[in-house]
Amino acid sequence: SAPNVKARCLQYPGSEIQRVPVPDDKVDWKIDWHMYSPVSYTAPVVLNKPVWADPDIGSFSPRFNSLDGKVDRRSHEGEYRVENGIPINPHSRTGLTGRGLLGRWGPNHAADPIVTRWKRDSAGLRVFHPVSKMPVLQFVSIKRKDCLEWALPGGMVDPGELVSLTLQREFSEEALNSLDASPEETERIHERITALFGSQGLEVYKGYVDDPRNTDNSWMETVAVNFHDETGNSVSELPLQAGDDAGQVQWIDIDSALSLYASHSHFLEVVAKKRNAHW
Ligand code: RP5
Ligand code: MG
Ligand code: MG
Repeated sequence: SAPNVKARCLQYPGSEIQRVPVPDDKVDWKIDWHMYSPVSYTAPVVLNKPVWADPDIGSFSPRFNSLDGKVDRRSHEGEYRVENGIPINPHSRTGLTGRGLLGRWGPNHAADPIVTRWKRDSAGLRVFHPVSKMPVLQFVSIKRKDCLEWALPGGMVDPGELVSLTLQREFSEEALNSLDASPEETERIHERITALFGSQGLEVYKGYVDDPRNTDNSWMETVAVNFHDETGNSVSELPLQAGDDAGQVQWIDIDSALSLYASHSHFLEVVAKKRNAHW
């Protein structure tokens, strides 16, 4: 399939803005396209200078391709081009310049926790898929409030934050609603969650994400890590409750037919294959 499908969605999320259509054969920057004239858009929330966003280029001089103070402006995919002081999307044209909804020029770093367990029947036995004859995995999925798509409960890495902490924090906020919990509940959530996230996770992806918010100058990157509950008695017992930017949360069977946000289905494919599960 053609690269960067979601990052070329015509309607820019949360706006009335239409991207300039980029045909499959013009995605690659290496293909000459003299007439290419993308629309420029940076969302008002970003221009309002929230703490998570960069100022506009010109009023500050970020150090691209390096660790810029606490802000990591390096890409997981190596050096990206900077033209006239503006970073260029390493994967493709998107039909839109500026930052759109993204705060950072260049890479915007996220982390995606993939919490899994085996699907079991009422007797506690693993369930095998009737066609593939492989055991079925389930993962904790959230329904994003912004686009109503099912997704991993991921989120942005705060400046200076360790990815291992982002994974745990975002899972707690979006799938366990830790932000609205009482101090006692917070303590209980923290106890159970540190055991799971303290275990060695399986890193299944690190790099560029095909996110609908991407632009020619700002894009999402992530580290996706799988934390698996083999026996079904650690995470499986956590009381799921949607919070923050999640409207719903539930265990969902992993299957190739799932349609998920951004490139999340690709991460699940890697998990399913590594764990010899149904895909
Ligand atoms: C996706 O956006 C990442 O894979 C991650 O799931 C998510 C992070 O953005 P927010 O959830 O903070 O909006 O590209
Ligand atoms: Mg979040
Ligand atoms: Mg999120």
